[in-house]
Order: sequence, then C-alpha cells, then structure tokens
Amino acid sequence: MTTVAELNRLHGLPGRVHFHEEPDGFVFIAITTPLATAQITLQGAQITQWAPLGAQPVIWLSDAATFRPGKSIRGGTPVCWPWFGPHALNSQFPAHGFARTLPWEILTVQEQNDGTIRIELHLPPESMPKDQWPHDTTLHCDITIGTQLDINLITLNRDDHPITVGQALHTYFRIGDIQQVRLTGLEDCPYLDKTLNGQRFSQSGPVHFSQETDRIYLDSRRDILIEDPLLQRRIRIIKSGSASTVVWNPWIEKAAKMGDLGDQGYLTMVCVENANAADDVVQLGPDQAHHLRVRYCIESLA
Ligand code: TA6
Repeated sequence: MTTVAELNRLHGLPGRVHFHEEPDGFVFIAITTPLATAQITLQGAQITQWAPLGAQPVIWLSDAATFRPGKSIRGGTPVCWPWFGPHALNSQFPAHGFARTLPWEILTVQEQNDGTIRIELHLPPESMPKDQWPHDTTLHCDITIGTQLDINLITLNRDDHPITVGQALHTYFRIGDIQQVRLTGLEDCPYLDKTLNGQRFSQSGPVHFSQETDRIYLDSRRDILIEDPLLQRRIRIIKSGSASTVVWNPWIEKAAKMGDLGDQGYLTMVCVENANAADDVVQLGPDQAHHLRVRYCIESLA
C-alpha cells in the first residue's frame, strides 16, 4: 500500500488536499478550499465530512464512529456494492457488500478551473474477494467537492457473461431534528417497508418520521428534497442511474442497540440513499458500464 508520504508527493495539493494517517493505519484525505471543506477515507472511498463554506455540515458522522480497518464507518457516504443489504444467498457475506470496508486507491486529484477539487478513486479488482464476487469487474468513484458535492460510482463488467449488481450510496445527512424534517419527491412511489417484513405500500404525500423508518422506494427517479426547518435549509438530491431510493432512520430502540450511532445521534441524521436495490438491481452485459450519479446541494429556507 502506498505510504502517506508517497500519497502527498503524488497527489497532495498544498493548501488544498493533504493525506494523513491515524494511529491504526486509517488514511484520510483532508480537503480545504475557498468553496468547501471535506474529508474522505481511503477505506471505502467514503466522504465522512462535507460542508460548503459558511454552511452547517451536510454529511453526518456519528460522534461514536470508529475507524478500524475492515469495519464499516457509521456515517458519511458508504458505498454499498456489489449488493445492497444482506447477500441473497450467503448470510456470512458482509451486509451491503465489501466495497465500503476495503482500501481504495487514488487515481487522480485535480483542482479544476471552477475551484472544485476532483478526486478519482478505484477499488483494485485484485482486492475483490473472489469467493464473494467471482467476476471480473472494475469499480471507480469520482468525487467533485465544491459548494455542491458530486459522486459518480462507475461499474464496468469486463467479463464475457452478464452480471447483476445491487448498489447504494448509503449517505447520512445532517439535519436539525428528525421529528421536524420531511422528504418530498417520493410521492406516489411504491415502497417496500423493511420494518413490516418488506410489505409493499405507496407513498402518500411527503415522508415524515415518528418511528423506525426503513424503506426501499422503487421507480424513484425525481429529485429528493430534505426539508429542514430547524437548520432553515433544504438539501436537494439530484440523481441519475438510480431507480431506487432508500430512506432510513433507526429511531430510539434500534439506535441504542447499534453502539456506534451515539446517544441522540438518530435525532440529527437521516439516510437518503440513491440505490439500485430489490426489483431495481442492475443487469450489466459484457463490456457494459453503469453510472450511479448524485449531486447534493443546499438551498436556504429563510
Ligand atoms: O439502508 C438501510 C439499512 O439497510 C438498514 O436496514 C440498516 O441495516 C442500515 O442499512 C445500516 O446498515 P449497516 O450495515 O451500515 O449497519
């Protein structure tokens, strides 16, 4: 694995992009620009912090998050790939796939003409566990950081046979109070309610939160808005290449059992995940690529 000194020599941008390492070897990328600040972990290509200049953090990270190699991080933008949720056949395989708990590699780091920072990473194919994923596939993640946050997750099937990929950007958003937040953009979408054994319902009106909420919305292709009256902002989620949207808040009991969500963490987070899950998993033929793209931006409610 490339040392942090080497990473800074190859990809560091003085005053903008700096690599640093925590005691147990966890490597972070710190991004500071006139537009925004952010932090990314090499493990999982996970954005653990992002705040446009002068704004409250938009990405939520648990106060009780732990950073241990091979262990998922509670918060940020976990990459769920090449399946979402439990593995369909083998419960021993990790929930949400292996991409979020493996070390990724930097391909390029650039400061672009508009002042944004673009970082391209990939998950080395040779690090993908062949017992879990006996396919020849590449996985890239392009991240552009500015007053907006763009993520493009690119899967390429290099095999001579079709593959089926489930995926999600399992993003945790920072909100003022889950009891006052509502989501719009999911009206009339069918959804599978995982708190009710996956029963199918249709969304009527905005989504409000008053209990554990764990839903896979299907055929959900419109912008999703997180309306946050306490922080007086809305977070707009613009997506393409994603037919599903997963909405999750563990609420009190489940949060207490999780151990890494913090005491009152559930109150200030909501997961709105751009996905291809359940009925919407992606079939890729030989040499076919799929792009799962999101753009997060904030708008004032004042
Ligand atoms: O996306 C919602 C969900 O599938 C929930 O069912 C819950 O398991 C959550 O993901 C967190 O999963 P994790 O494996 O990160 O603890």
